[in-house]
Formats: sequence, C-alpha cells, structure tokens
Amino acid sequence: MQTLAQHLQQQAIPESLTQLLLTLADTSKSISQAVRHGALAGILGATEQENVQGETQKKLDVITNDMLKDALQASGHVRGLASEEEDYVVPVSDAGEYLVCFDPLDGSSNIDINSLVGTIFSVLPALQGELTEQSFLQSGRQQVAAGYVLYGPSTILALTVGKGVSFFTLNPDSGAFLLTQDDVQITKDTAEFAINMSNQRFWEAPMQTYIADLLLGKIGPREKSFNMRWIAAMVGDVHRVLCRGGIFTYPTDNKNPEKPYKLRLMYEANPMAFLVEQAGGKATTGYQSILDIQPEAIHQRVAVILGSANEVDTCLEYHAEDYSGDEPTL
Ligand code: AFP
Repeated sequence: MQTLAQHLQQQAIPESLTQLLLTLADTSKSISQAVRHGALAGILGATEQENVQGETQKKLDVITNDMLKDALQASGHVRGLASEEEDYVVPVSDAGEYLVCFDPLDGSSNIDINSLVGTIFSVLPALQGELTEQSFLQSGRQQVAAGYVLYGPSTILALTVGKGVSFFTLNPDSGAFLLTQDDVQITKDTAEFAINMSNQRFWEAPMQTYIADLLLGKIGPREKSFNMRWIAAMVGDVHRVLCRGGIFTYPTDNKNPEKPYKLRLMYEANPMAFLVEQAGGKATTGYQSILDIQPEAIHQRVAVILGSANEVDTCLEYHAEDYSGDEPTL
C-alpha cells in the first residue's frame, strides 16, 4: 500500500506543500494518541477558559491546539495560522508560503462520551506583505489543500490537493498513513439526511418545508423513505457523506438572532466544501456556493448544506421557491 508521503510525491504539488501536509499528518498521529488515552491521561473534561466565540474550551481543545501550533511553527513553511481556539491570527514565519486555518478538535462535546472527534484543516497561499487577519480572508476557491483526520475506531485522513479526494488509514503498528481509498466519489442520490432536528422550530421556511417533505417519506412528494443520522461532529457526518452519500446541513436558524449560523467558514465549511466538491458533491448556504463566499472575518459563521449533488440540488429548489431576499446578515 502507498504511504501518504509516496502519494504526495506523485501529485505534482510544491515540495513545501508536501512537507506541510506531512507535518499536519504527523501531528494528527500524536493527537490520535492523546484522544485514545482519554481518561488514562487525565485529559477529559473542561478548562475554565472560553474561546473567542464564548464556548468553554475542553482540555483536549487546548492540548490539540498547542500541538498543531507548535508543529506548524517548527515546520518552516507556514506564514501564519488561524484556529478555532485562537482569538486572533498567529504570525509564524516570514519565509512561510502558506496560511493554515484549523479546528484542532471538531466535535468537542463528543470527547467526554468517547464518541467521534476530528481535526479539520484548510491551507491557503500566503500573500505578499504584512500578515494581518485580512491576509486570511480569501475565498475557499483559493485553498491549495484541505482535509480532516477522523479519530474513530480507526484514524482516517481525508485529503484533497485539488485533484480528487483520498482516504489514508493510520496503521497503528507501523505509525504510517496508508492509502486505503483513492478517487472518493459521493453518490449523486441518497436517502439519508443529517440535521439537528431539535432546532426545527428555528429554521427558515425553505428548510422547514424541505425536511417536512423528507419526513413524509413514501406518502409525501419525494415518494421515498429517508433515514436520519446526527453525530454532532461535522467531521463524522461529512465522513459518512463521503463514504456512502447523504445530505448534511446546519442551516440558518433564529434561535439566537445575533448568531443565525453555527459552523465556521474558514476552518469548517470551506475545507469540507472543498473535499465535497472534489468528490463530486455540492456545498452551499442555500443561496450561494460555500467556496465562493468572500470571507469577512476569521471566525465568521455560515449556513451549510452539503453532500450528494442531486439531493443538494433538490434542497436548493426549495430555497429558490421561498427566497424572500432577506438572507440574515452575520
Ligand atoms: P464543537 O467542536 O465546538 O463542539 O462543535 C461541533 C460543531 O461545530 C460541528 O462539528 C457539529 O456539526 C455541530 O457543532 C453540532 O452542533 P449541535 O450541538 O447543534 O449538535
């Protein structure tokens, strides 16, 4: 089986990007170890700190953020980084060619219940000039690589460098990431959806109608039964979509009018949208392709609807019909 390093050598990408991706993969092996040790290492539970988004940080959020930060700072290829757990962008090295945005441990509410968590990352080119937050505000189409590492029964790296999507499984005996699936393709059709149904009363009209029609199954306009899954970690839900199709959404809601969206653009939606499009799927807010959004802030949130192309198109039809022109602002 091909190793990650061998696979990257064949991708015709700059050596600096290969080295950066190997650094991210190596760090994820250490994160995988830490996650596996769980209570044995005394790293479960929360800290007393909050991140910039007002969320209580788990001990593992802080530990994994530090691991990635240290590794990227030592890599020599990173100009700056942005993380869910950092209030501001972090300058790294003037010589670095890349900017890295990451969520060190997505799904952190799953940590204490021994359920799926993962690391999500997005790599952007570093532009000339002083490094500021503005340097990071490039649309998702500018990404040169993106991926996630899912810490599940096995540790899996899903990666794109803009030439399709590949899965690598961590061999726990040798410590190598080995290519276990190349050219991942999301099925065009699906009978599975993922949404946090407890927010139903807060959704916009198009999503209310779309999900209601799915729930009607064979007796409704869709004339087929749908199944539902919700992992509460985007990394797990998107992995399922890549493996067997599906539609995943965290839509606009009015639970808290100051926060109409949940998922973060730069280190959740954009890297996942890049992977999904590279695997033949679609990723949208309901009104715009995620990858076309011009970011306005590093911790910006967006509505996300992604997955099997035909099902996302169907969902978009509901949005087109009901569109009032009043898309909520940030
Ligand atoms: P955290 O990593 O901050 O716990 O959030 C995970 C997440 O952003 C995303 O991965 C999930 O899809 C979503 O939140 C789950 O949200 P609910 O709490 O509404 O289930």
